[in-house]
Amino acid sequence: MGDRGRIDYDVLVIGAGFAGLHMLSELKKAGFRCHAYETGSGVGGTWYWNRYPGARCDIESVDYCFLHDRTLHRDWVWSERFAAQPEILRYAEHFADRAGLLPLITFETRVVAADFDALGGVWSVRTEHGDTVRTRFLVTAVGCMSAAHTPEIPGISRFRGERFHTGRWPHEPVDLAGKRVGIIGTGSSGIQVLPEIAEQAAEVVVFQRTPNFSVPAGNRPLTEAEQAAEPAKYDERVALASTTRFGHVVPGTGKPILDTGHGTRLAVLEDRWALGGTSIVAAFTDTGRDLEANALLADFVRDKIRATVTDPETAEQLVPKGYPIGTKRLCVSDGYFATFNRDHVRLVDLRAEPIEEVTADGVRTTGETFPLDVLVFATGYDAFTGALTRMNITGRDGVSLTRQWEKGPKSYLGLAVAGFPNLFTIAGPGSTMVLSNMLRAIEHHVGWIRDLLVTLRSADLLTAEAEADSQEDWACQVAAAASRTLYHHTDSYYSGANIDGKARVFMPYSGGLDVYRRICDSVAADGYRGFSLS
Ligand code: N01
Repeated sequence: MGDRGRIDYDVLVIGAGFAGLHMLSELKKAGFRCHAYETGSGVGGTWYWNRYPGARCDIESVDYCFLHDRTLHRDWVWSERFAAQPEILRYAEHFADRAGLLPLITFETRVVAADFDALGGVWSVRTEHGDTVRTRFLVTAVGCMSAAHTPEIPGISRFRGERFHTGRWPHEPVDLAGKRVGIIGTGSSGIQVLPEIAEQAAEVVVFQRTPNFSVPAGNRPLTEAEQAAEPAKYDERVALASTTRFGHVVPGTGKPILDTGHGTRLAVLEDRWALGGTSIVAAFTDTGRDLEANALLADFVRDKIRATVTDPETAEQLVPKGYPIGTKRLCVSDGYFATFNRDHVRLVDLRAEPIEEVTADGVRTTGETFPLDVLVFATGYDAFTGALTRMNITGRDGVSLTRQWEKGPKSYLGLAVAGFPNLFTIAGPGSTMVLSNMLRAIEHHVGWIRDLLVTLRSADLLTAEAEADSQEDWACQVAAAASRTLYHHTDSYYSGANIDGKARVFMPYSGGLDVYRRICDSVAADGYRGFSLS
């Protein structure tokens, strides 16, 4: 029988961010032999890697935390309305510690290949250190935004200064005092990091390709009264997790903006602007699905940018045009636009003067050369699929996942892939992913996968595989849900448009976490309809 008969684990988890930690914890409680591999030297995933100055969540702390455990919720007290990276990382560490997970995780170990052995019905998983383990089930918890993307700009390797990607920020403090810093990219990361870098650096040049909509966070410390009131809100939050589109409540007027008079409309939007956070996009019911309605909201935000940035030319370059607000991830940052009023901060519009090359000493555009000591790449991720397709996963008959997804990823419910038995993908493409509160989505996916594994074990079954027809049907549902939104009006990482050569397919399920949960529940209640179990 040799190696074929060896099975090291019932379930191997890849990744020790929130998804991997919660999965591991549930598997441990359910009595499975389980283990996790993690590339980093600690837990936390996104919040382990994104240590750039200003990194902070854009969902309120009291919503961006686990709810499956009342005691955990009661005992953890958040300090700010929107928690900063170090506090969220501490929360992840606290979670891992409390659940006794550290002995179950091998750190600094990247998985470099996973092959399904159809004869044994077992996954063979190889690490960067050359070890191979065999596991009955494999669960990926590798994150939607973990495969950092640095564009191939000519000359990039010649740069003699320091180079950082926001998603791979060093653990040691980076001293930017007196330095000339270039930031490439103006998505959520670029927009968050700029005000902080501008505080330290002597000069900052922001290289912007697409202007982005950004709203103030309105961050502040939570009051003692707010902190004390939180445990009593637990039951309500749990209820909202399954009955709302995002997994938490984003209160709105319940009215269409198009049916709202100018004065009231303005008053509501001003109120939301002052409140801060993304609630402005939920203020009215039609701004996410009707272009005319969306334009009213977008114009409000454009006017705010013009009113904030004192140089009219810079302001106009910063104003997003040509795509609806909310169809790229809405950015949240206190002080982003105002930072351009500082004398040592300059905007370069790459649409007018594209980058020609990175030189040894800076960046040369078609218009000018910018001497720089530090280059910050806030250029995003090969989102949703990159971490999976970079891992060399092969399923039944040696079919490669990367090859299978060449024309765009297809999955069943975002949780499983036909041809890849016993592989489960937490927050995989086709799930609600970043279009909902990630922690709510993770709790749902983990619970659902755990229940399926327990069901298999109870029935003495060894294999679950998504059926190709169910997968096709789900891909149609993902596309149909997107077609009812405004997302398809915009090129973004949601559809793979940020990576050269990547298939253009809208990847997240945009029908809402509440609807998604009901679908997954009905699949389970129906004996895991769409899976073949054996
Ligand atoms: O990445 P992005 P991100 N030359 O892909 C530009 C989450 N997150 O790291 O738009 C010049 O959004 C690119 O330009 P364009 C959140 O889900 C959350 O900022 O493609 N520029 C864009 O401006 C977020 O959505 C928080 O034209 C180039 C930028 O780089 C997601 O992570 C904080 C370029 C990339 O923006 C990703 O955000 C941070 C090139 N060759 C992240 N290539 C919170 O607030 C790319 N760009 C919780």
